[in-house]
Amino acid sequence: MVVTVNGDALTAGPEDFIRRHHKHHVADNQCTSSLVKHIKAPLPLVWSLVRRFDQPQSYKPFVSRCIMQGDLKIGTVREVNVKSGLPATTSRERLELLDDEEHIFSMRIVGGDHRLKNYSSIITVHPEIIDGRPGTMAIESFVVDVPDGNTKDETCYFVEALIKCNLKSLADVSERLAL
Ligand code: A9S
Repeated sequence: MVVTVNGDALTAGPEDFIRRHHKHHVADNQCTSSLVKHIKAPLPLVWSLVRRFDQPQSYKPFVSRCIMQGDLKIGTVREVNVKSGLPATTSRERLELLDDEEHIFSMRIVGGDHRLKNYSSIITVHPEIIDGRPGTMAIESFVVDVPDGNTKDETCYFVEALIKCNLKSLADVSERLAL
């Protein structure tokens, strides 16, 4: 996106989008971070995967199944079953925001047998040109309680590793569909 101020063309970088769309209230006992992924697929395709709150398994590698009653409206809760070998089996998650104009998706974890308390995340997607073709920049940010017995760094490292896997898989699935 090119913004001009006094005739100077300014392009908005990830940090501008993070500042604008990825605001989280972070308490002392919480940690927060954001990750960026450049995807070689058009935005509508990437967004069509991100926005399906009822089908996280369409790109999330750790999800085995998702059960959801109702439709894609704010407040809808999904029951996510995760694959074996992870430090959890289920996660209950609430749709917080789904903006098909600004391409903003937000969810909050409200339960489950895992240790991520008060976890909420925001994903935004932004059009960009990659190798001269329509691409998408995906930004995902989160905030979560630091569990007792863990440090902020450990918690951030753990969650960032999971989100990196999710974003890598979102890119792989999108780029395969874009072929
Ligand atoms: O699914 C997401 O968008 C993000 C995360 C961090 C999900 C993590 C997870 O599903 C596991 C992968 C099972 C790891 C939950 C809720 C808890 C974990 O410990």
